[in-house]
Amino acid sequence: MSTPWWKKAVVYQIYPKSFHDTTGNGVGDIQGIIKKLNYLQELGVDVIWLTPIYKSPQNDNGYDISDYFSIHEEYGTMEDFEQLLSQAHERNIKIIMDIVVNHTSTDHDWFVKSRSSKDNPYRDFYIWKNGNEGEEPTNWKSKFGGSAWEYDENTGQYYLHLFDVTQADLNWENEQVRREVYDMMNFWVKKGVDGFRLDVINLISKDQRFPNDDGSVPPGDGRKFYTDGPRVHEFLHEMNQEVFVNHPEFMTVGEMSSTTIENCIKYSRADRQELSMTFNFHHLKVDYPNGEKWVYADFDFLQLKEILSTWQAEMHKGGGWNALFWCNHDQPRVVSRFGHEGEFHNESAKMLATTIHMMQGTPYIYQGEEFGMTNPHFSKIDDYRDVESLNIYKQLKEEGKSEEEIIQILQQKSRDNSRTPVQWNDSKHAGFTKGEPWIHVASNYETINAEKAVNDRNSIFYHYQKLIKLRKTYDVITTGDYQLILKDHDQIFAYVRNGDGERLLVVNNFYADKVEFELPSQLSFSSDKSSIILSNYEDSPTDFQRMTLRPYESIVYHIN
Ligand code: TEU
Repeated sequence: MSTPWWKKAVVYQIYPKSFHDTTGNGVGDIQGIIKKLNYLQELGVDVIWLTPIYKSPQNDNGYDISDYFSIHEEYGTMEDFEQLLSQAHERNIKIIMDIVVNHTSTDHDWFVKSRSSKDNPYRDFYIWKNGNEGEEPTNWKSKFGGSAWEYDENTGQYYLHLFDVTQADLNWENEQVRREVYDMMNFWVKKGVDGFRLDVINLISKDQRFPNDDGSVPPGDGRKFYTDGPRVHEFLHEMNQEVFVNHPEFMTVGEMSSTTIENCIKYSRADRQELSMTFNFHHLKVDYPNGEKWVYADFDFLQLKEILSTWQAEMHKGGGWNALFWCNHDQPRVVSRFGHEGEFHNESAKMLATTIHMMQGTPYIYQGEEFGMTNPHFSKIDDYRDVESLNIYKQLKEEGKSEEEIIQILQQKSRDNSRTPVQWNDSKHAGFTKGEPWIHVASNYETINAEKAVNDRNSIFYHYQKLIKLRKTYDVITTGDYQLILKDHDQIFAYVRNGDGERLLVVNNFYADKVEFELPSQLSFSSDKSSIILSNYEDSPTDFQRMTLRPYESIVYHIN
């Protein structure tokens, strides 16, 4: 069976609000994306993932949709979107849309009708429950803090919202809901989009007994008791048959909150006809001590290696397909989180990119990652915009934490870290807008920006460009197996990819200290028949057996 195109593709994620503003209202827009298509074509990406651009009150920056069939006015018009789609296709770049169908905005017409009365035909589009002796129906907590239930005076019942109170969960048990969702999806398929990213799609099936959270799952592992629910695979297969199956080139990626490898194999194994691939987040919880996100903490390097390696090996064995990523609009900037913002900014950003781009899966580059954008280190709560961050600020305040301690936590963990405007050049507001940006630009834009990167052949940008080309050159990156080596080394992340008669050895120094090490003796190859195909220093070592790696040094060897 031929390899699906998306197994060799690299995806670029655009958060439109922060990408590029052409109207001067301080918010990014679709025309701004069109103006940067040549830049993305130069980088070499194959797909653009657009986070939601639909009509929305923007309480969660578009993940609260009030109309799936129209474009949020600040971003532009449907004609702008159609222009973007055709201009991207002219450059052989595909577009995947972000589909949010676990919940809608409470401004959505369906919810307005549903909440109007208990016997409205749309009542059962959402999840309404009676209270439990004056309390919420269950002890479930919203991901954004507080109860996951909101009392509605008008009808005397509670509705479920796993996220913000303005994001009401749809009732997927209701066949009419599923019908409406599939019709909406087919509307966008007919418009010519090339795929979907499906937001928290493993939450759509709830255990209809609505059990209380018995605390058996550590808090940081999400509200695991309502992820990967009883009918989730049934619903995804039905979605596949109603929408995707008629378009074999269509690519789908599911965002799987607090999931398992077993489920991700089921979600993405081709013969099950559910999705193409899955995002999981376990590797991005290695700085959550005891699973707690809202704590200032360093990351656990050995745990990071172990989790990434386990997912590589198990998904390969099970026939699943990973979406590979370090950052997105919900995560801090990777060079701030796992790399180095100072002297080794360039080397560490390149090392981190190599670490995941040489793995099996489809890599995702988050806007600005390709030239090393960092966290902004906002020092005042007034600089933050994210609903999750603002809610947690209130919660931590109520728990008695000092302003200084809370700001330190937000500087490390807030989703706003990745939502500051893309730094295009060293002009005012980094060339993002001629107006006042909706959120401050990071203060280092004069030294870290796209224009500077494109004009520097040694920049992080060109390292990403090389990685994207390597994926198309060496089939072993796509099809080979994965073997972690030096498993217990507390500084080196090294692995071998082996397949199609080719072997790649990837060695990464994850820290600023120089490190000497021996390769495992069983890893036999001859130096004179091996070569370096990528590195982040000008002159990488060719003594293959006894190696010394410089700070954040990263090398890919083609070994024979
Ligand atoms: O995110 C799912 C989710 O659980 C996020 O809260 C994320 O994992 C967490 O913030 C990391 O700490 C998706 C979207 O990516 C996110 O932007 C939305 O806020 C959320 O769903 C609700 O739609």
